[in-house]
Amino acid sequence: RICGAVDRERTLAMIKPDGLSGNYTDKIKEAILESGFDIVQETVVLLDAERASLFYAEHAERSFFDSLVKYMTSGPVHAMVLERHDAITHWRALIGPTDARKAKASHPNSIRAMCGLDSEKNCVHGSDSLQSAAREISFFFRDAKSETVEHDEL
Ligand code: RTP
Ligand code: MG
Repeated sequence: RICGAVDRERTLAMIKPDGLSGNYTDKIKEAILESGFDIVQETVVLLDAERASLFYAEHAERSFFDSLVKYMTSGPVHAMVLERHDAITHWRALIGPTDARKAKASHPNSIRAMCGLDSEKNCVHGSDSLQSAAREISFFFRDAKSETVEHDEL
């Protein structure tokens, strides 16, 4: 790569319980590596209700929150720190829309089209901003650098 180490960004990817129980881990990791991400850290953990609620705290007032927490605690999740140029945007594009039915209809090559079911059980998560990436990476990886590599002004 001409750019070398500059201009790389980190995002938090997570395979949700339905992704693990459906045995999609290998296919998802294949898609990740084929799309030019490096997997720089990973861990498989079972969240309890308190941890899942904390992770999705921004949705605490939503009608789907209790159901979301139940879903996210129904089995282990596989969290990964992904790194590449524009990692946050590229990972959100690769997973596809929140509703897996919409993903199947309009983004057939997305990960949610491959392994998701509906607007809740959508098999993967991706950070939606630099701030949430930093927060979510430190949520799973205590000793991780919470900031991304700074861009060099060219
Ligand atoms: P995520 O945070 O998991 O990457 O998903 P997202 O940004 O695409 O969607 P978001 O609005 O942040 O919602 C978080 C998760 O809550 C569940 N959800 N259920 N029943 C529903 O209408 C509903 N809406 C969202 C999904 O699991 C979604 O990924
Ligand atoms: Mg979200």
